[in-house]
Amino acid sequence: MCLDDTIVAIATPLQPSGLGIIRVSGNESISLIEPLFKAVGNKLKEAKTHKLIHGWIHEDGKLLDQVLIVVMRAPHSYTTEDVIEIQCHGSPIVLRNILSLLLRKGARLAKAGEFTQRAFLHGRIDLTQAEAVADLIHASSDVAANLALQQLHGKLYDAINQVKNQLISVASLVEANIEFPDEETEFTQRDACLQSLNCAAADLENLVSHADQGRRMREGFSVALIGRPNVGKSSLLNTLLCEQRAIVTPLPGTTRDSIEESIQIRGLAFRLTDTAGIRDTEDLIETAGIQRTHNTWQRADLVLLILDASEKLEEDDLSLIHEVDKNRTLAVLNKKDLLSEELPLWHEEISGLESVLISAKSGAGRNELEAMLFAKATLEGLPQQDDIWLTNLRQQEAAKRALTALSRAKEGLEQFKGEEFLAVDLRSSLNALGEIVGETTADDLLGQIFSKFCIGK
Ligand SMILES: Nc1nc2c(ncn2[C@@H]2O[C@H](COP(=O)(O)OP(=O)(O)O)[C@@H](O)[C@H]2O)c(=O)[nH]1
Ligand SMILES: [Mg+2]
Repeated sequence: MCLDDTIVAIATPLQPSGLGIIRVSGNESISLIEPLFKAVGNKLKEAKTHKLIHGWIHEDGKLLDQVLIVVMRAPHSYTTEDVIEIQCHGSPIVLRNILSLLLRKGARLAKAGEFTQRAFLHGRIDLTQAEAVADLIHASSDVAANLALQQLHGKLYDAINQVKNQLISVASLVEANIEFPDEETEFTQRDACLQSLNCAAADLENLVSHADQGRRMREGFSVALIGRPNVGKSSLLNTLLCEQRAIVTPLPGTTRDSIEESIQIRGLAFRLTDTAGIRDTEDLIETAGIQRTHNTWQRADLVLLILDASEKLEEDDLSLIHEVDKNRTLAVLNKKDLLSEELPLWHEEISGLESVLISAKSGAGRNELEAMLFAKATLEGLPQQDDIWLTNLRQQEAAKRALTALSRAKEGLEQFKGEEFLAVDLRSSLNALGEIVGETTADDLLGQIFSKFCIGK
């Protein structure tokens, strides 16, 4: 990775808006922009760090835009290099013109995530903080944003470091013992070492135990809306989204493809998928849709089985009732508005399932449904304000490897297996922890992580 050139990117969306920002980082930032900037007051070269200055960007006297510029001098900047941010009008034309001018004058277009990658490579942030930047930008709920903020603040880094330090202290005793064997000290240290390893393992287990739930919090809970045709799946999707997203008609088989949309309930993101109704059909397109329904259903974290409360149960309904996994399914009894009784007559048939009576048409029962979805999603816990959870698969897998090696080390110590084995297991646990924070992460993996960022971040 080349760090000595000057990179540039548009950091705001290319849409007409109040402001647009162009970000430049590298040793040549100031000298590159100096001749292109006509200051109203302070000159760019004399600009104090982190202070806005006012002027015009021009090319050989031709004005491109009136701007505010902030110079953030090394090392007190996002990347730790000289960084300049040009605040111009949020016009896609202006933004592109300024960008192209800077490229012609010698800056290089930044790759996705390259500013953050430089901050990481210069050691200003660790890999978990870099990942938190992307997570925060893409957060789809308050809870996800808060988890990203805790991570950005360095809480995950600190938690991993604490485990690492415990392992390092044991590893150094073990390695000293290998070099200078002394049976007496070795024996007294064994208990203290075991205690440190137990402590480290408990901390790590705590982190790993929340990882699946942390990932769901970050990505949003996937919710499949399933049921036979015409029970009101698409109507329910529209009601929950508060928009007419899916086509609704009285004809069975209207929805053929899956439609995914996100909503937020009490700070949590839910990714709802409306599916093709399940039934036997000769129609080729509908059959392909139903296959998709089965795939969505299997992968979903939660399932809403929609039933028409105003009609008798059909064969297709009954087989779905028997097939669903009761732990992750809510029965949604729809079309409450057409029902004259309190509950449908067949209510007993679904006695093993949690259920809620609603009308997708009028919106009645919607709050209860949302409350039940939230309760089901948070059965495995909800992070509190200051909690730090692992939230991505990469971190989770590395933490699991660290824990496996740590358990082997503990076992080795308990069973007097010899310091050499112990040292190897401690090393591999430390390596896996180092991967989480980016100390021992392979270059190609780093490349992959940053390539998923936005341009300009
Ligand atoms: N009265 C009433 N009709 C509904 C309700 N929900 C859906 N419908 C109607 O049922 C029909 C099928 O709805 P749709 O959402 O397309 O069902 P899907 O095939 O399960 O997606 C449409 O005519 C809807 O207007 C409801 O709560 N009350
Ligand atoms: Mg439908």
